[in-house]
Order: sequence, then C-alpha cells, then structure tokens
Amino acid sequence: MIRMSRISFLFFIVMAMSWNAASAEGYFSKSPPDAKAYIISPEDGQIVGKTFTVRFGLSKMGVAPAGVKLPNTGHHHLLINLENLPDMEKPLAFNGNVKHFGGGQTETEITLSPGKHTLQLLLGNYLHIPHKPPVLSEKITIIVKDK
Ligand SMILES: [Cu+2]
Repeated sequence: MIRMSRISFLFFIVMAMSWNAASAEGYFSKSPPDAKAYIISPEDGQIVGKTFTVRFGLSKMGVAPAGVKLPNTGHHHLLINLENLPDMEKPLAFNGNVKHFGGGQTETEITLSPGKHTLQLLLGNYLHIPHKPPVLSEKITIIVKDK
C-alpha cells in the first residue's frame, strides 16, 4: 500500500512538472533575431530639464497594446535607474523603476530629480514578459539639470 501511494505521488509530481513546463512555454513570445529597441531621444549623456520627453524606437517588430497577442509585437517598458535587469522569464513588475506602456505608447514625458539617471527600454509581450531573446535597448545616462 505504501509503495503504491508513493508511486502515484511521484506520478502526480511528474505530471504537475510537465504541465507547468508546457503552459509556461505558451506564455513566451519569440522575437526576430534582428529586432531592436532603442531610445530615440534623449541621447546618451544629454543634459535635460526636470520634465522631458523620452521617445521609444523599435525596429523589425511592431507595437501592440498589452493583452493583444500578435506575432512579432510587444509594448515598451522604460527602466529608470534599474541596476539589475529583471527576470526575463517572468512578467515585469509595475513600480517606479519599471514603467509599462501597455497602451502601445511610443513616447512619454517623465519628471526626474536633478542629477544622473539611467534609462533603458525593454519590450514585453502581451503578458508583460520579455521576448525570447529579450528586446532590450542600450542603457543611456542622462543628466537632469537643477532648473
Ligand atoms: Cu507591460
């Protein structure tokens, strides 16, 4: 009896694991190998006012709102002063360092405190999960002036 229940328990574990792997696979979206995200403006090293516009660039892919599952599309996320890249296998967090543009926006106006800041773009799929491979821009540094 003990042996039987152990086998069925193991069977259950194996089933649960394979189900998880199969369903997680469905959440990911592939990106074309030459897809690129980039910050059109400001430029790396640029001095900006407290409130400024950030323009998002994307090539070889299209922008679609969050929740819309279309091949080779995604929506932009602006990573602000994020030191370590997020987990590329999970939906991106919503916080002050990770801004979602789930409406399909290609620019935004942000206000930052005076000093140095970094900006980087990361595309997410319809579920806010980075693509495979991730479509990530170069990280730029900007300087916000005092006035
Ligand atoms: Cu998102």
